[in-house]
Amino acid sequence: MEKESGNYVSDIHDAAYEAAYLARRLDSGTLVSAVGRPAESLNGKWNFAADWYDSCKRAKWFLERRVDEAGRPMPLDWDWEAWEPMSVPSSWNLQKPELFYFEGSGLYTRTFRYLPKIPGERAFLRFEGAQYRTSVFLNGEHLGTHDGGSTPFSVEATGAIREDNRIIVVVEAGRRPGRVPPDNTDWFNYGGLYRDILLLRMPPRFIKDWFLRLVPDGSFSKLAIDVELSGEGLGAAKGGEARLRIPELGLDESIPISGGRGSSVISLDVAACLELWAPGKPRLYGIELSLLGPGGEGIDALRDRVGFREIRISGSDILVNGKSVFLKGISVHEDHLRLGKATDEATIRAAIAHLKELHGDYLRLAHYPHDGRFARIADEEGVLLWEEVPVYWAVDFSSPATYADAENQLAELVIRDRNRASVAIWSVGNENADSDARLSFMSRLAAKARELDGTRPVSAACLVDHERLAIADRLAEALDIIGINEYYGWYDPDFSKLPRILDNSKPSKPVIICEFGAGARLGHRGSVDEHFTEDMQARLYEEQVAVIGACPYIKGMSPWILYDFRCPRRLNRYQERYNRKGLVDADRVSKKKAFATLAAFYASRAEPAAEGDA
Ligand code: GCB
Repeated sequence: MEKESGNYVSDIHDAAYEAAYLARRLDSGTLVSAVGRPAESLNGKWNFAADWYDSCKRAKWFLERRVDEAGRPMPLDWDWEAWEPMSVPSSWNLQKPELFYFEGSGLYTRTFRYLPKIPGERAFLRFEGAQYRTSVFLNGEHLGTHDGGSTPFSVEATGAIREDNRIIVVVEAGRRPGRVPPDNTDWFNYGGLYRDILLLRMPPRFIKDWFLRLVPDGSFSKLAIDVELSGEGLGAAKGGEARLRIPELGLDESIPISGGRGSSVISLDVAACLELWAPGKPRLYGIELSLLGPGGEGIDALRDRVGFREIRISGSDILVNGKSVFLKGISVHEDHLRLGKATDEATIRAAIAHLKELHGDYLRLAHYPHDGRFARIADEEGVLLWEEVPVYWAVDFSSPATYADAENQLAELVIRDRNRASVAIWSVGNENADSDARLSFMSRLAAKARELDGTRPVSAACLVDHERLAIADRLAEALDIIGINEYYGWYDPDFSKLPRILDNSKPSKPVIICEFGAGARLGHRGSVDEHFTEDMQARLYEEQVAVIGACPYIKGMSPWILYDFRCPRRLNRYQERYNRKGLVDADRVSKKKAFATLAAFYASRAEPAAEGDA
């Protein structure tokens, strides 16, 4: 706002202060891949204050003005070093009791030293996830602002970084109707810098992103790779090329670069004998990707381990490496008693171990992108994943800004994980009412997912038409797999509707039951008709798997849910602010009766091991 009068003070009178920060966006276009490169961690103890009134951004505290224009010391409202330490990464809600329900702006700050190590070095800061709007300031400069609580973002710090640095990060965790997800969800709104923060040192020209995959044409003999570079003089560099090496396949392939991008389709020598990645058989190959200068000199290089597999849809079949599968899954939230939305490797591995105990091979990572380590570990463990963006319930489907936010989150997720063989399905949302605005919003998202990655099916968790008793969501047209959430036997006690719905429906595509379930308080036992008993939950699982297992077009399921999770809208005496539909208590240890019911069903659906299989 313009200064209008002599008594105008921008620090307190500028109600539109946010606009300047939103003008510098961090999004999928600024995202830089950190894969396979050394990175320095900025995790650790930061100083933190709950900035209830967003004063850092309103009054520009990040400028660190300690004296006024006349050089006189100013009375300051901020005091970085005096503020309490806060662990990064963490969900602030679980760090201090008074922050448990805090949904405002949290101000984090720390100092760090930096000395460039290579000529022309470019410095980037990469955030793996912060909930929800994050503004990054370095040495008094606003570097950018990111929206979206579960996807990575990065920013170039080259111009602003010095030997001694002060970084300030303001994370605002508000639930708002125009956001993705909107204000009303069925999970806890954890806030803060809850995933890793990295400092990346890049050469002047480097590989910003790459996408390597098996071409899904049924031949299992072609790889495709795209690379995108960052830096000046990209296409002009005569003779510049990227190289892909996969030593175990004897592959050393040149990827010509033009205009900062390069693409190749590589036909594999049949003698190279590619071993496919498959659930339960997680074959990964070491790859080396490098960028060479005009004289063939190495400019940039990274390494990773990648699996090659194919997922295709044929009629109502999901084909993994050409074989029709039934995905034996369970849904899981990123919610932990002690860690909140933050996680660690042991927690991820423990969830996968529970899946394996269930004789399952597939996890639905609900309802937002989980930590990037999940897909990497699933790659190693041989487990398939459904990954989803939080287009959840009543998103503001008619708002262009909300669409832009959703599309950006989808792009950041796909770019982060499209090299991961474990990731099988992109989901563009969950349980949204079938309106025209929603149909156009989510169809566009589905198209965007395909534009970014033409190798994976796109789905969404839809609702059945409970008046016509049929699978009839108009969005199905835009999807490759129809996801269905249904709670017959729970929210609707008339279980007989489920077989009727399945009989009434003739989908031309595979269907996955993304959710069914029943609440059960651990240890609460009683009759099979009594809500919140383990006994009712187990009975419901028996009934559900009998019907689902007999339906020819259902090709997978991920019941709701592996673990109980915090949920402030669940307030009865059995729930006590937890959603209790877990097969395992929120302690992630104690199993309920229905765990064994599902395990028995999945064991009965186990594929006989093929001859020669390990
Ligand atoms: C649903 C939602 C999920 C909820 C679940 C429930 O359909 O997709 O987020 O937590 O039902 O427990 O009601």
